[in-house]
Amino acid sequence: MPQQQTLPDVDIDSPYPLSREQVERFRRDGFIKLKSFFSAEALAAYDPAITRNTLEKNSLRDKPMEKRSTYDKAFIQVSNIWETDETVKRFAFGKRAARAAAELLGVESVRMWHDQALYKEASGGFTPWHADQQYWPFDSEKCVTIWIPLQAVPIEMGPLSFARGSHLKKIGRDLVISDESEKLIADGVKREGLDEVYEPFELGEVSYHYGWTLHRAGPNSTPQARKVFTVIYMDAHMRLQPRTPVHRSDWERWTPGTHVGRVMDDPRNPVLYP
Ligand SMILES: O=C(O)CCC(=O)C(=O)O
Repeated sequence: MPQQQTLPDVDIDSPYPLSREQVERFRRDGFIKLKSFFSAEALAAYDPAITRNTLEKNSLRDKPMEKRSTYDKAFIQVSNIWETDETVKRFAFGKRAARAAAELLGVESVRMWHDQALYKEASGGFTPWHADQQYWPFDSEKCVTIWIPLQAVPIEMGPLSFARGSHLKKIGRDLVISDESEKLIADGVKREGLDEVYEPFELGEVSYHYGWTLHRAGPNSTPQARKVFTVIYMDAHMRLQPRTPVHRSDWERWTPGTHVGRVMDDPRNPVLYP
């Protein structure tokens, strides 16, 4: 018999009030940072389950930092923890974050694309500039990631940074996360005169960014891991439109039962709001 987990008794469902100005700013800038989104108690209650799963499923455990690629130095990446852990599922399915995603995107309802823990270890490297949506077989731009640090993230721990307005420019959209994307996208961001917003995150602060927003993170020079959990939401009406081999592998992985051109209503893509 699987062990019954007692779910934390903390609020992760009540609405976070978003003003019209914040929604407009998100759509203009391609990202938004929201302070006091989660309470310290809520983060502390869910951190142990997320961290346990991330460390247990860490495929880089036995690889020393100096032998890793730039990608693998950036973070331990563990996806769809919600499918195997009830406590993490409760957090990933929280209504506050899903509702804000729907409001920012301007859609009635959102589905899960997938969740992802991104732990930048002590002395972990930088995350190269990239846009996420190049990997995803979507027929629209209505998708957004919430980036939830489980502790405060000072600059020296590698907070997420964004190129303001970059979702509206076609810079480096075909570049996979690599040293090349870091260099070429940095050049493109400079050439277009876009602001890089590189700021710490307070405890409880989160960010949302569109699939096409360019983002990166600095290295973690602190002795503690930078613990982050993310959920990627898509418009509940999103249809499958694979155009590249990478799209096809994401199709198999994240929405295996969906046929091309159809709404992605696979059991892996439950509606999270309303
Ligand atoms: O956490 C990081 O360093 C990168 C995060 C990221 O690329 C994302 O959430 O899309």
